[in-house]
Amino acid sequence: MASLERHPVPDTVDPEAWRLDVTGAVERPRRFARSDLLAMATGAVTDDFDCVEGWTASDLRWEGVSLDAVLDAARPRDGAAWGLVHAMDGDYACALVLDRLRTALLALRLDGAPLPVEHGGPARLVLPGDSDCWESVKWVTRLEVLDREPRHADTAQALALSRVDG
Ligand SMILES: Nc1nc2c(c(=O)[nH]1)N[C@H]1C(S)=C(S)[C@@H](COP(=O)(O)O)O[C@H]1N2
Ligand SMILES: [Mo]
Repeated sequence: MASLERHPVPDTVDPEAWRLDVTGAVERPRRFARSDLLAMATGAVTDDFDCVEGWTASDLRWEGVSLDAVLDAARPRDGAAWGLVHAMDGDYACALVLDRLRTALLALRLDGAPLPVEHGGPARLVLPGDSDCWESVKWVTRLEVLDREPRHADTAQALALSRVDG
């Protein structure tokens, strides 16, 4: 964990007040507290994390709740095939096909401890296998289910890369 780079934490992040909202094309919009999620089916994954900037953090152990369970609880409508994962740092949002999002973990813990806010706590998206570093959304706060690809709202790559030199 110490080898993950530290990016500045946005001051909008308040772990105490944190909730996860599931909105959009769902039968049952949901709002979860951290404790609600911890009580759901848990998942874990150990993986390296590679950033396009050229650094790697090895052997990170993420624990949390599977997005599959979170989505099932909200019951996406027929034909809803996309998810837009919103973060707490302004307009940062990443679009993912719902089937891929279902394979992801919403990480609440890292290496045996609550996920530090420096690394996206209270909750961060962790995708299995090949993925782009900007898809690992830190400070996840809302999961918007959509029936079409949200092209212009997907700001993750552009914002992440604009912060590289900052
Ligand atoms: N909300 C949010 N998530 C984000 C980013 C960001 O700027 N905001 N940067 C992404 C990029 S490019 C990388 S490499 C990792 C960095 O994670 P770290 O700060 O834990 O090292 O977070 C990703 N997730
Ligand atoms: Mo990155």
